[in-house]
Amino acid sequence: ASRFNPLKADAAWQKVWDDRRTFAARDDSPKPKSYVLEMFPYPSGRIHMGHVRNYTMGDVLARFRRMKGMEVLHPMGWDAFGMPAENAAMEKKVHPGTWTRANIATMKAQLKRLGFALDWTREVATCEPDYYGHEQAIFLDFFASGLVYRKESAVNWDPVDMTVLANEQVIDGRGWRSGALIERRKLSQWFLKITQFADELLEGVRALEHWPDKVKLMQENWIGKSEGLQFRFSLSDGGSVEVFTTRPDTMFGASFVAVAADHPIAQALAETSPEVAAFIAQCKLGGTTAAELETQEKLGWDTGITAAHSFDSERQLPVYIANFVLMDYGTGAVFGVPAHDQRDYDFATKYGLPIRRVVSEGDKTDPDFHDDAAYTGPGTLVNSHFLDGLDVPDAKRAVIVRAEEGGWGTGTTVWRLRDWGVSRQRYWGTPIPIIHCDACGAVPVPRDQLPVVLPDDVSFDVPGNPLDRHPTWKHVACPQCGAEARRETDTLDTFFDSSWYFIRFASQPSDQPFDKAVAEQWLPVGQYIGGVEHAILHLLYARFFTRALNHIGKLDVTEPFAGLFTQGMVTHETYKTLGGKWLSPEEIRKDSAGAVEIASGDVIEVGRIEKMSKSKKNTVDPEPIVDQYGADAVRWFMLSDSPPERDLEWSENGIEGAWRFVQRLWRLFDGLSDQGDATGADKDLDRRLHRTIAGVAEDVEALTFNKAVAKLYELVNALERAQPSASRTAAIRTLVRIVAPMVPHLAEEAWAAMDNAGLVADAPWPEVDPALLVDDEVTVAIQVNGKLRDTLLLPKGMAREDVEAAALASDKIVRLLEGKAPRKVIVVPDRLVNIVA
Ligand code: ANZ
Ligand code: ZN
Repeated sequence: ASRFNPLKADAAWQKVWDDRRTFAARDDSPKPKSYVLEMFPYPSGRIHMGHVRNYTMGDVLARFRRMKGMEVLHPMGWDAFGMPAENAAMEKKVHPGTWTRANIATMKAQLKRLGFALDWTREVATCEPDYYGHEQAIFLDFFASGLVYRKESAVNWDPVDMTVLANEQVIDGRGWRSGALIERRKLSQWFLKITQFADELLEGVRALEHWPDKVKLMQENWIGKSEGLQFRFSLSDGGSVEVFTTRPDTMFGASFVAVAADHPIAQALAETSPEVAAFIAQCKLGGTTAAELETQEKLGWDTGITAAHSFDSERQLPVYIANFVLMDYGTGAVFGVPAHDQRDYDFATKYGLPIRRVVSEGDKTDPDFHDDAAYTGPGTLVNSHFLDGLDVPDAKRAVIVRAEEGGWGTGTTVWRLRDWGVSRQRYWGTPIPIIHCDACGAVPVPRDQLPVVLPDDVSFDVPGNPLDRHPTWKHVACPQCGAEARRETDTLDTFFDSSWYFIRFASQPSDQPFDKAVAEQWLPVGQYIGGVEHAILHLLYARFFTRALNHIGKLDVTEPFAGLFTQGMVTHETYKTLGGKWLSPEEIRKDSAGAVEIASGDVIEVGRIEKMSKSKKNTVDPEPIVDQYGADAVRWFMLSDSPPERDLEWSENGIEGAWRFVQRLWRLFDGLSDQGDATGADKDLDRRLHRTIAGVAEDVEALTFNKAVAKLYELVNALERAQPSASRTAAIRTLVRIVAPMVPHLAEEAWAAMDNAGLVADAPWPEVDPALLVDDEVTVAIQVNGKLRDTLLLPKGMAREDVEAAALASDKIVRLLEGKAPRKVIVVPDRLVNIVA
């Protein structure tokens, strides 16, 4: 028997698929359409195991749906703008474009090497003008429709390098290159009005049936709809301050009022007091990420002003300026209830403010609060006058009613979602197609001058944005008045690029971003697959984009991704020397003494199984593995061990097991030719085969690939054990098609060897005979007057009447009864029939 040789087969079939454009999707196909998409990769250099797992899953579904008779769109492209290319430019002195395009070439070859059924005719790279030029047109459409605006907003400013830094370039509050303390600076930047769609985005995500609940919840929380009360406190200086709260029920527990550093009250004080000005400056140190704001030490400045409590004007609350209050949420001012809010608790503890319980926790009702964390759970209102005895929701309503009746407050809704700041002060991104003129303001670049192409001759030897210091690029005439004007030198956030690539895949005319009718034939994406790290921003921006395009009449689709799946990580053991240095899997060997560093012979520590990452050196490069075992074994392993939403541990044993299975499959297919024309039916095998066809189809649609794999193992075991028969021959011939989506190279090879016409990739998925799906049969004893006379093999759970009829029809029983009707028939389902003659 021969062995399956992936080195030859893989390349040969990949060439056939390429030459015949087997996987090119046809817009005009009469077949039902299916759009299967995996999140497109950032061209960082090489494909990693996470990509292999992600793309294998999508590939199996895409190939399966083609076999089921659908016209499948399964495209691939490159999310090609972004910081790492600029870092490479600085470190390796290579142009970002050169670096990116070289990476794309490498990674494309690697993807091809895995035999993915991709429509390469629709490939896009977001860094090419034929992509980003259309993106600029969309930006201008949004601009014309009032969905884009400019406003002052904070950026991370590095005072030594004199440049704006991206959030990921701020490490522990310091610039990554200069090490200088980062300041928050205001800069005029471009924003998209995503908040205009907050309600729709919330309702929309709730209605998505084929999205994981956890992702839906993450989106809901990000959009963050809060119902609460907005009201005014009168201040001791004669003024007033408006606050927003979601916990009006806790009013009687208030012990201070706090305003943001940018709040007008704080700003006014700073004008006359240098100390306040210095405090405000201190509040602005540190980066702008949410995580940083959350974990920063709480800082407060007592203004000396007091606020009169709304229900009790005798009680005066001190007014602080505090760094944990944000100017752009609610009203930029809050009242603090230390017993029932953790930030307020931390603040009150630090500044010695009273902590008063107003919501009971179990039987704790005492106003003196002594616990070491705030209590935020449910309970009954206590120490709260007219609210005492109400539960939290009722108390909230009661306060809102009083406030509205008394005319000092209103029930309101606020959203956590902020408008999307899309300006980046970087080179390697889509230029924002705007020209600034002193006379005319921000003027759109005329459509016939798109794309605004990035200049190539730029330098990265000094920090900052090369577009800004380019000698000529930004100097242009105003399109409106012809005066000297300047191009916008900010580029778009790369999330902008990935917010519509799936539309461009569906339709890519040269004269517009997409053709509405063609795109709508494919959209929404039926199944989107990617990492959970994109559960919030990318998916939210893409959803917003789709709605914005819908809003301006460019697309009749509201939700871009009907089905979403987030796959688990690929993990691997970690290795560390006793000195604490990480070692890669190639640097170690395992023997009876344990794990040993090859170079030194020293025993090392085998660490935890963790997500593959460069920092822990526990990555395994897929390419040499594919070279050694072939694409099919790698694909099989990616599908087999774990449920797809869970982590998959990469192991040598695992890939070897997959390789052995691939060879077993090959022996079954290859052995068929020695078998001649085996005859005879094998009922058990027939049933197994049909159950497997149906089961694997269900599992692939449900993306539970590991279950499909388990079913295929069982069938292959049974086929190996079975005696030659016509059933066995037929089952093996059918098996080629069942495994084709998973191990496509082997399947093509076997399909051709069996003298089938065409490609197995184009073959129909095998039909299921429903009669053969009936659950196991049972042996039923047939007695006549209590004596065993016959046994019948009947489907399990067969109805009484049918069992009785089958018993009376048995040859032996017919003979015994000699034509006389039985006096009585007793049926014990699935077990026995007693005929009283
Ligand atoms: C009093 C209170 C008592 C609050 C209590 C919470 C718990 P969500 O639900 O996330 O929307 N807040 C309001 N505006 C703020 C701002 N600009 N910066 C920082 N914090 C602000 O959060 C709403 C709550 O966050 C509000 O309810 C307010 O504190 C605070 F036991 O008011 B609360
Ligand atoms: Zn002008």
